Amino acid sequence: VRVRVRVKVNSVDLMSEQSKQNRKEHHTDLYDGDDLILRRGQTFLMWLDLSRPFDPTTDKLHLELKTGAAPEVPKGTLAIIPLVDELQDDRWEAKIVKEEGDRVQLSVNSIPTAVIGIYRLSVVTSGQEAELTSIHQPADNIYMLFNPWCEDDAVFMDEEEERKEYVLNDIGRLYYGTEQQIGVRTWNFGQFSGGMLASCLFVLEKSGTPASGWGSPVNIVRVVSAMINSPDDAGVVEGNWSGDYSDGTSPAAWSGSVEILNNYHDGGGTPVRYGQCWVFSGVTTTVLRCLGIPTRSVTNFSSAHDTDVSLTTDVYLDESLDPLDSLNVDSIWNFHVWNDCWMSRPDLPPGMGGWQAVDATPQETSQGTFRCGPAPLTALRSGQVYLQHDCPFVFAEVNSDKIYWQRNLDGTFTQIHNEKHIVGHHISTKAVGSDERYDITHLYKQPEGSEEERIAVETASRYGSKPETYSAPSAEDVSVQVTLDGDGPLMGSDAELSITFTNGSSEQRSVFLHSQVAVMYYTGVHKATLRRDRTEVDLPPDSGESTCCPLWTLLYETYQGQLIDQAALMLTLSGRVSQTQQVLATQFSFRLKTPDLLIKVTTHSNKSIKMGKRIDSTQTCMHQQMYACTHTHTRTHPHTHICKPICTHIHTHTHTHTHTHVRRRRNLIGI
Ligand SMILES: [Ca+2]
Ligand SMILES: [Ca+2]
Ligand SMILES: [Ca+2]
Repeated sequence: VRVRVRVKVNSVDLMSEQSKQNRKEHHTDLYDGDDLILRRGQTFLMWLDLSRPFDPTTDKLHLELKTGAAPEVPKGTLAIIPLVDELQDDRWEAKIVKEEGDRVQLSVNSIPTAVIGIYRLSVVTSGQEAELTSIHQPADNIYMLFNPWCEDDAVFMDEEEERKEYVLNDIGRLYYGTEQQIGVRTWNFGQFSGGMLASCLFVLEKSGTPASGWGSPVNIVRVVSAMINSPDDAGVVEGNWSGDYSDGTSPAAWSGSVEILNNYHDGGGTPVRYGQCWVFSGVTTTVLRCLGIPTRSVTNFSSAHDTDVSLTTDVYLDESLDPLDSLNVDSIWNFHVWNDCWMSRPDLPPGMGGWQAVDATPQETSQGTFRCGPAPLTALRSGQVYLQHDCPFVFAEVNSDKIYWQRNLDGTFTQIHNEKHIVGHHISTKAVGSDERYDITHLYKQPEGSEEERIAVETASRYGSKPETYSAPSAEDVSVQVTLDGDGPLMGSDAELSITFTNGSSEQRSVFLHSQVAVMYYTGVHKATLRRDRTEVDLPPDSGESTCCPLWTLLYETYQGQLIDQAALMLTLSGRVSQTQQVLATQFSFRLKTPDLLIKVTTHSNKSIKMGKRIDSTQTCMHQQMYACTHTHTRTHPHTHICKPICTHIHTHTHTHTHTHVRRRRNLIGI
C-alpha cells in the first residue's frame, strides 16, 4: 500500500487586481493599486494552486488570517477559517466552489464585526497525519475595511446614492464664512489615491491603540478624532490660529487631504503644519471614508465654544455692565467645521444610531485627550447630553443660549439677559449627488422659537456645570407612561398605543405635549420621521386614581411607505406642564408584529387576495423572510435565486430577484 503524498499549496492567487470580481463586488475597485482590499461581512474568492488534485476525503485544509502585533482568536485578531460544505453568516468559513485539475477556488466568508486593517494569510494543509502539515504564506497582505453595503455591519447605510456620496465620493465641498455670507470651497478628499489607504492605516497604527478595538466604528472614530490633531499623540495636523504660518503651510493654502496624509506618512509621523477646523475636518473625512465609515464634513455658523461645560455661552459683566475680560472665555465663532459619521450605537439606547458628530479640531479634552465624539445627533436634538460621547460640548456649539450675567456687590452673578437664537445656524453639508448646499440644522436642533427647543436646552442644562441656570419647576407631580395593548400592533393595520398621565397633585394640570414617531432599523439607527403632533391634555386634580388616557394611533397609511424588515418604531414624547413648568419626556420603542398571520393566509386563496393588497408594500420583507427560510447560502455574488412556491401564494407570478450583498439571516417570523 502506497502512502499518499501530502497535498501542498504551491501558490495563491488572491484575484486582487482592481478590475477583478473581488474588488468590484466589495466596492473597492476605486482604490489605486492591485492589493486585495475587502469589506467585512462579505465573501471573496481566491485560487489555490496545489501540488496535486485535492481529495476531500483525506486532505485537510484551512486558512488563517492574522492582524495586529499579537494575533489571538478571542481578541478577533486571529481568524481560523475552516473548510465547510455550506457557508454560514457570522462565521469565518471557506468553501470550495470550483476545481480545475490541481487548482481549487475558495469562497471565503468574513464576519461583519471583523477587525479592520492589514491581515496576513496562511494556508495550512495536511493529510491524515497531523505532523505532515504544510503552511503556505503568500507575500501579499489583505486589507479589510468597514462595509456600509452589509446590513449586519454597524456602518450599514441603506441608500446606494448615500453610500456613493459618503463613502465613494473623493471630492467634496466645505462651507465657511458667516451665516449671512456662506462661502464654499472644493476639497479633494482623495481617499483612493495611491498610498492613501496605507497612510490612513498608518494613522491608526500611530495611535498605539490595540487592533482588537478596530472592529468597532465607535472606537475607530474616537481614535481618528484624536489622531488627526497633533496634541497628545503627535497626530496628523498641527493647528495654528496665530496668522503667522511662515514655518509651514497656511491653513487656507491646502485644497485637499492627500498631500497632508502623504507628508505625515513619509515623515514617519511628524505632524504637518498647519491646519484650522476645515483642514481637520477634511482630513477626517478622507481617513474615515477610506476605512469605509460613511462620513461628511459639516459646517456650523455662529458656533459656540463653551469652556466650562455650562452648556451656555456666558458673558460676564461687572456692576456697571462693563465686560469682565478675564471671565469671558466662552466664544462664538463665525463658523466651525467638523464631521458627521454614520453608525449604529449598540452601546446606547435605541434610536441613537445614525449620524454622529465627530470633531477633530483640538478645542477641549475628552477623558484627558483632545478629541470629540461620536455624539448622536438624536441626543443633541433632544438635549439628552448625558449619552456618550461629548454631547455637552457639541450641544453648546449648536444650541447654547447666550446668557449675560451681572456681578452683584457680594460677588455673585445674576442673569440679566438671555439670547436664545444667536448660536447655531445653517448647519451645512454638501448634498447627496450634487454640489448644492444641504441644510441639516433640523437634525441637530429643534426649530428656534419652538417649545421643544426650550425643553431640549433646559434638559441639557441640568447635566452641565450650572444646572440652576434655568428656573426649576415649582412642582414635579405629573408623570407619563406609554403602554401597548395586548400583543401589540400588527403590520398592515393601524397601531394603537395608550399614553397615560398621572396627576399626583390636588390641582388642575394641563400638559402641552409634542409627539413624534420614527422608523428605526433593527440596529437602533433612525431611518425616517413619520409623524409629528402637538396636543394639549387637561388633567383633573388627583382623585385617588385619576388618570387620563388619550389613545395614540399611527395609521397604516402613514407608515406604509417606510416599512423595513423588522419595522421597529420609536415614539418620543416631550411636553411641559403649564402650571409648574415641569418637563415631561419619554421614549417608547415597539415593533409591528409581522408574519404569523400572513403564513396562515397563504392557505386560503380567497382571503389571500384581499390580504395581498393590504400587504403590498411589505413585499420586500416577505421575500426576505422566504429567503431566510428556504435559501441555502451558496452566495456567489451576485446571484439570482428563485423564490420557493410559498411566495407564489402571495404573488401571482413566479418571481426572481437578485441578491448581491445583503444577508437576511434573521428569522423574521413571530418577532
Ligand atoms: Ca491628538
Ligand atoms: Ca459656558
Ligand atoms: Ca437656540
